[in-house]
Amino acid sequence: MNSNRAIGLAVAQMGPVNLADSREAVVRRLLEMLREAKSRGAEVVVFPELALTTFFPRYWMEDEGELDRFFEKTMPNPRVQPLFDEAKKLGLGFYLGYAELTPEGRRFNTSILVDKTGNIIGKYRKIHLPGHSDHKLEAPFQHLEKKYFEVGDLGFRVFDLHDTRFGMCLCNDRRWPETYRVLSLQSAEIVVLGYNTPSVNIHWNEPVHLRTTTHLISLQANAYQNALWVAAAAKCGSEDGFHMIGSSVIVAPTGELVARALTEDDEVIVVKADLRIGENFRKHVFNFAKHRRPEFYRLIVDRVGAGEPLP
Ligand code: ING
Repeated sequence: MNSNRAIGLAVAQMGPVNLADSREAVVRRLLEMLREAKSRGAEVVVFPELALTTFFPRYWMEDEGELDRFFEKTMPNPRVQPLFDEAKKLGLGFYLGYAELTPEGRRFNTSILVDKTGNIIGKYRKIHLPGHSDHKLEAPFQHLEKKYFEVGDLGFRVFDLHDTRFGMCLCNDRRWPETYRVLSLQSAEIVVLGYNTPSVNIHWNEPVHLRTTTHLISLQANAYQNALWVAAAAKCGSEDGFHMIGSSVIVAPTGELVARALTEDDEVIVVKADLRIGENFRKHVFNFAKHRRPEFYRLIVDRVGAGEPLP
């Protein structure tokens, strides 16, 4: 366990990545933020979901070759190797979201956790895939995660990084309480995640401000209810004219916002996260072993959709 119980935690928010932006140009931006995070006391840096490319699920593509250009066939690979090398040189761990194409041809929305020696110590594949798989001709843009990715097959897992227990998830996962509960039942202390959240809802006329409101509520409530530090990194701003929300944040186990990005550009926020804060909540109000009654929670696992009241 981390003795002094404090860890330098950074979120590296990214501004837009446009279709024309090369991996090399994107990696240069990530390197810049790694260096800034290090200079401000970070030990672990959280990058966004699908950090290396534009949010391509907004586009309808039928040609596999066209789709492949957004995926990484290996990780690391020559184009992202500079990121691993620089992190190792700086002694930083990091979380990175990217589109994974496996040797068997399977596609996942994936994130990895890399330790300060440049080793991948954990991988996660997105479980809650939002959006649709059909071509919505009348929509201003698509949200084709259900078409381009398989449901993740690795579960929600906790990894030991710098003697601290890290859980990972991705974007829409942050809206589901089950995500955090499964991680906190594995004694996670920090949950890290990246997101790409369009400002406009293509399904109904949702007020734009609610995208940020619901994003923050989801993180703050679940941080508190699971005694977790939560660090969330946006890729945001207008990508080829399609806007996504910013508001990257670091949330304490109290549920309080400790740091928040102010721009919709590349921006680093850093917090010295005191892990002892979570300990008090796990010992008392959210002492799972003492207070939880799983025998009354069966519906959460046994049912998928809402159904009839219990007899
Ligand atoms: N994006 C959005 C997210 O969960 C969304 C999709 C937004 C779903 C708002 C429901 C409500 O933040 C991704 N990539 O999951």
